[in-house]
Amino acid sequence: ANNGSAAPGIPAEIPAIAHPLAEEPAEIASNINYHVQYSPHFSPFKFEPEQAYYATAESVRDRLIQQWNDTYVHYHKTDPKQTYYLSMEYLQGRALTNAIGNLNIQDAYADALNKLGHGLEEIAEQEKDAALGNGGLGRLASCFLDSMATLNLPAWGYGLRYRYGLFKQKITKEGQEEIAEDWLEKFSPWEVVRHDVVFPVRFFGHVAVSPSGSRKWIGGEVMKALAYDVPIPGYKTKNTISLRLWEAKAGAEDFNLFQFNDGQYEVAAQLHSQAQQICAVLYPGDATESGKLLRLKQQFFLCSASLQDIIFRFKERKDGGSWQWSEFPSKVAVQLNDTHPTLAIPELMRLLMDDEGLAWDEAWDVTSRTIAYTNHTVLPEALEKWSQVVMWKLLPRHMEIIEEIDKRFITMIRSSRTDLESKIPNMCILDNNPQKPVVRMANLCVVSAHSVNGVAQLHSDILKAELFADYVSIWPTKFQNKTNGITPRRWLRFCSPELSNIISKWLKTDEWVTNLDKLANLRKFSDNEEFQAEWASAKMANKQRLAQYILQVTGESIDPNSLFDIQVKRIHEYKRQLLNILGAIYRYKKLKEMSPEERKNTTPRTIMIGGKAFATYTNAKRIVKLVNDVGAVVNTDPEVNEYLKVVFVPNYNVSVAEVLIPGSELSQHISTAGMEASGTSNMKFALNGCLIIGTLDGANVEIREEIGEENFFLFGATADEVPKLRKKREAGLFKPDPRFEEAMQFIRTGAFGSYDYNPLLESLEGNSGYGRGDYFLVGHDFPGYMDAQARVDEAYKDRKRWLKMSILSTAGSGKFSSDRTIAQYAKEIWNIEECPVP
Ligand code: B1H
Repeated sequence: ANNGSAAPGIPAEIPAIAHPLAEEPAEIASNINYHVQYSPHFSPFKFEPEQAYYATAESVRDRLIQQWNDTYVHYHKTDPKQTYYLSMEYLQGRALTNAIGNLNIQDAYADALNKLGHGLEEIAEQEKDAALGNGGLGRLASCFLDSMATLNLPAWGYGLRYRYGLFKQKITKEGQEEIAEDWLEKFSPWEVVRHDVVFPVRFFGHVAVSPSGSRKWIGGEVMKALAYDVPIPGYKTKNTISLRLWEAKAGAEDFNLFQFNDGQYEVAAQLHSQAQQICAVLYPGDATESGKLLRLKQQFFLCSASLQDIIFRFKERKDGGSWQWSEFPSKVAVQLNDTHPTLAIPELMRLLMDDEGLAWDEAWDVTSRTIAYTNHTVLPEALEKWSQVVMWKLLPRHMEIIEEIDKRFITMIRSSRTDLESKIPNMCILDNNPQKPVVRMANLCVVSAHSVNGVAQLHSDILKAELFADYVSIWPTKFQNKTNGITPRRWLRFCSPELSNIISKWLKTDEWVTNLDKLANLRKFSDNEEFQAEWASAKMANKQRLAQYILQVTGESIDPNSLFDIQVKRIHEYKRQLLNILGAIYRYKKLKEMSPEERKNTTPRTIMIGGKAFATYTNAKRIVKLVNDVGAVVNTDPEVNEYLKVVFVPNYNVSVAEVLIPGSELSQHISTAGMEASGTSNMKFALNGCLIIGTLDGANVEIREEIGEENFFLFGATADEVPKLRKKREAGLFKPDPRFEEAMQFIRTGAFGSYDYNPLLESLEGNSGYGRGDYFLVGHDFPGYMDAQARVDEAYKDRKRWLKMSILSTAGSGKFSSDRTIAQYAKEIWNIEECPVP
């Protein structure tokens, strides 16, 4: 072999030869070297970690492409019913370790890279996170894709190829600063552009009516949607599915050469710059209100391109054979990830009627049997309502269709359910309030979809009892629960190889990786001293790795022998990071008041809090600032910093979670009951043997049921008590606990600096109103929270007991695999079956 021009550092005995399907380390190394030389992205012959990462990723991609093509061909040939998951968000994180792990070639890759003078872990850390999502909803979509592939299900994801994903969070003296993060700055080796997959997407324009009365949307501006595919490999299976991300483009015909030559450069390329805006940034909100035209354009762009593609593939698979539109719902299931892709409903109606010539009733039957909707929140400010004025302008034909759906729905109620007459104003789709007429997207989904589901049992119950109560008697079987899940591959097998190996060793099998219920067999070892010792040493290794990481990003050294207590999630008042930090402040104050002897009897703690605040959510940003200020005081106080540290973990994202979660011992899921639809990090922590302190909210309820109430630190008001407590408060009947007042007062003394925390403190005082009068019941739950924390401290002192609880947390986490969730969607909503590639 000729290796005459190898990069310095690549040993001469490793030739640059393409081996796309290599499995042996030597061949893998050659294939990596091949990409260094023949897929260059840098000046020739550098082989530093960054170059090594890109070449390694390309070599992994070679293998994936084969499986991917085989999957595509197999689905095309067998024509199974297929699910399409529509989501405005995917929080994929990094792909390399996951792909190598799913292909089950970790050892060969580690060897190959060693031969090339690099370490696999170090190379993997070169990758930028693909952060095309805000938080739990986006990460759920990514876990679902992993499970769909692993379960060999014919299912795909559709999303948008944002240039800038979620912002990078920098912590300064001022608090949080947002920085744009360009994950495509160099390029992503994981996406493949499909130049043959392009669809037109129209905006604005008007509806033309033909003499026969048929209607057609014309005029306005037309952009192109171009497909970029990301391969999603399943775990130890050939099946590799697609995440198809659309990019908006304008064509050469939209570039006005005449204007350009006339010096009108901006005007000449107007549509080009408008196309660029569509996929420029991920909508940076998590449950915040916005009325931005651009967001609506993004939503429609996703829906229109995806549905055109779905219809194209439906026809293509019929290969000239005969078919009926009524078969469409037995070949296609579309799942809407919250209301963000609701426009799929009128767009499918439009395509079927205006382009394919179906009558209303046929089109409606096809549409409603195809589409299903998942609700992810009951927070009123996150329930999408679009201005009718804006919608008429941007999507005139869709507004006609929505009006007709609404009209027919109301007619149906008036003819068959006169008992519901008084409920019509709440149930109908169009809110025609003359001040601000809006379209209620959740109502459109409930009326149109054949299935509506919540994401945890409590949440689904609340949907039926409150938000969607009026509809339940019309369609009693439409409403379902699908408790969320997480992929055990990324969230245990790959992020904690130490713990995984111990589990496999004691279970004498690794089948738990695809059958997570098998973890229940660990229960019988929960008292076994040898097992406990191995468990403890794996947790300690993960704590040390976490401590190393914290030192690197914050400069703070933390003691791996202290209790690692973590709360990481988007910063939101309902998630109550304030309760956590007020507890920390109270703990600090008590430590200060103790004698050195007394302090020695306390349980040393490291409290870590991380998460991003929506850029314009002022109170959330104040919370970030407070946590940082408390840390600055506590961590430099020589009297107490042996017993307490408070660390703000900057820029929380998927990759940071993969370091934090395995090293955690206690995690906080302490939202006001009834407000967190599910939560999914609670599942990740429990799976990693981390105990939970939490309220009876979201999936906490089910986690506690599964792992046993004696292994869960419970506190706080229940969901049904919350409204009564708010009323009581409004009536002036709330008496705060002295400990709560003491913590609040301590902040007021200026103990944590001169920043004005009054607005934050005031939100916890007074008697009523959102954001005032302690809407989130921090004061009410504070004493219960402190008592639960005292139980944590006691439990941690008894090492054997703590280890047993930790083991039982993992053992009880089987239910929370996204494999279980997806199998339920497949069976109970989509009616699809596995389709393994031979
Ligand atoms: C969840 C959102 C969300 N619910 C609006 N709703 C957004 C709403 O950009 N926006 O406008 C973005 C996201 N996200 C979360 O979904 C819930 O709060 C969690 O409790 C749940 O675990 C997660 C997945 O179901």
